[in-house]
Amino acid sequence: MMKKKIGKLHVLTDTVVQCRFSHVQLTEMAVRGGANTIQFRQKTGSTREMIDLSLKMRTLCAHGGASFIVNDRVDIALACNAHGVHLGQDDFPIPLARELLGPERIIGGSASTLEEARKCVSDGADYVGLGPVYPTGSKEDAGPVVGIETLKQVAAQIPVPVIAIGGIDETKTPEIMGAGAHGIAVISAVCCRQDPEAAVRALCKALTT
Ligand code: TZP
Ligand code: MG
Repeated sequence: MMKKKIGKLHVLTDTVVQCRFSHVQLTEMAVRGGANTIQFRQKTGSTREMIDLSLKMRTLCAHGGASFIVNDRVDIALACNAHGVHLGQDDFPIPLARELLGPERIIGGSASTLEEARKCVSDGADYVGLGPVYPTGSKEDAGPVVGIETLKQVAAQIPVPVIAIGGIDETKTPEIMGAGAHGIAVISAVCCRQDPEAAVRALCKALTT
């Protein structure tokens, strides 16, 4: 099996924290700005609509050379031939998702503690999303802030890439990457900015300097 490439900038598309841009528009702008992973994150709405959207987003990502990950929904990921899924602690179990998706697709798991991160790995996750590292207004049930020390501990102790999430913007990347994260996942630092494409460029720059 080829080693899976896990992106360093995951842009989560969200139409709840803002309603100026659609999932498809956010994908277009994020890919143009240089994001290497787009995660389709929508909690409500019809499955048919989600499949329509995900097919469009998947195509945009393919043209832009970005990976396309679906949040929560293994069925939608299969329907649009996504590169992978991202699964939270209460979502579809990772081992079952692996059975359905096969060995090649990317499966990310959410964790907020070292124990949860270890469990994601033993279940077969290809990366762990750890957070919220900082306070966030974008997820109501985000739970307590994890903090930089836990990020350091998790990044040092688990054998898969750690993607930090929660309250991250370009000013936070030195601290995050210095703590050993492989990359970052963001909602508001892109979706809620005046110019999401420029915001992605700024994040890419911050991640490489
Ligand atoms: N999981 C943990 S925090 C969070 C998610 C989905 C929200 C991240 O949004 P923001 O705006 O980047 O803090
Ligand atoms: Mg979830």
